Amino acid sequence: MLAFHNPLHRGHAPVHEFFRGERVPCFENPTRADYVESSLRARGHRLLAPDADSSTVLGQVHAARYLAFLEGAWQQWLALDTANASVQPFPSVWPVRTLRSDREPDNFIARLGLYSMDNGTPLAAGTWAAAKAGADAAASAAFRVDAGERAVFCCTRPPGHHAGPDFMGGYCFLNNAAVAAQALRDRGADRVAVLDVDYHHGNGTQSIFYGRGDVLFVSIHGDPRTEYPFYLGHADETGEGEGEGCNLNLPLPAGTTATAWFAALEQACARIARFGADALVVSLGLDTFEGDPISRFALACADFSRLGARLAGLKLPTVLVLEGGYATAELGTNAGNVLDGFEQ
Ligand code: Q9C
Ligand code: ZN
Repeated sequence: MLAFHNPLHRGHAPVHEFFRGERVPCFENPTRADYVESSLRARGHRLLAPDADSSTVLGQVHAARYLAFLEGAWQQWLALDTANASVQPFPSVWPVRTLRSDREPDNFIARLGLYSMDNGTPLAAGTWAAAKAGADAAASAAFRVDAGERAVFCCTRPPGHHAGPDFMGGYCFLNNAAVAAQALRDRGADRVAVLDVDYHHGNGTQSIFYGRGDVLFVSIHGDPRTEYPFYLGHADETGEGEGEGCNLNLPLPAGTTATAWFAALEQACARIARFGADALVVSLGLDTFEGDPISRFALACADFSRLGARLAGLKLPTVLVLEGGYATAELGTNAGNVLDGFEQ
């Protein structure tokens, strides 16, 4: 399968995050992409550098002031103190209910809170360049699919599906799947379906398209009553306005194994078929794997081949976008199994 990689992903390399109150090494690190890329190369898949500029599409799925903040954030952080080059900024205050989010505070950390949903998404020197190149890879994949390619894989990090219209979160900054879906719409697909199979609910993608009837969002994920992102992803979220009925959440309890997971996948595929999509974007999180260190589903390596085959069975032009998945060695195996299962 044709794939686009992200030549700048290594510039996004924050050192630590918070996990159960402790500072721990980042789960979302450059070695993830190394494992996936080397597995794909070993299996004979082609990996190209992005050949499209996503700037216009980014402006359709993210707020202008959020994009401007993200692009300049590291420079603003350094401007406070040159010693900040080796310090990770974390937000510490957020505009929750009753507080105003219409004004950008002058304080950098307060601005960071305005544009963040959690304190688990550290910025690094090369974050903007890496995230932008990833969005370029997603747009490149969408354009190739529009040009007639059966399926294209966007092999990128940082991931994207938690990033909403104007915020980062869950290791995500720019919503690559939303970029791919919007790029397909711009190139003439009347209806696009986004299927999110990451362990975590794709709150960002859902929010970006929640009021739209031209993009269906379907997600299978850990029940938000116990799993991140907690505040979105329930079954009663069905879309609003023109998007009413165009959002389907299929939350499953922690511990779910292959039988129940694939039953949910059948429901998801039935909804996508009924929607009459012209193209499909898959938010391909691999953290449903039984060995994933931060997730609690129990898919085995072979299940990812089955997933790929089922996705191919939808018979739609397809962009697959890498999202989460944190078990390094098997990450390459599982990504390769999805692609090979798709093409078998
Ligand atoms: N600090 C994706 O899979 N934090 N994001 C978990 C560890 C949030 C996962 C606790 C997990 C976000 C793209
Ligand atoms: Zn995830």
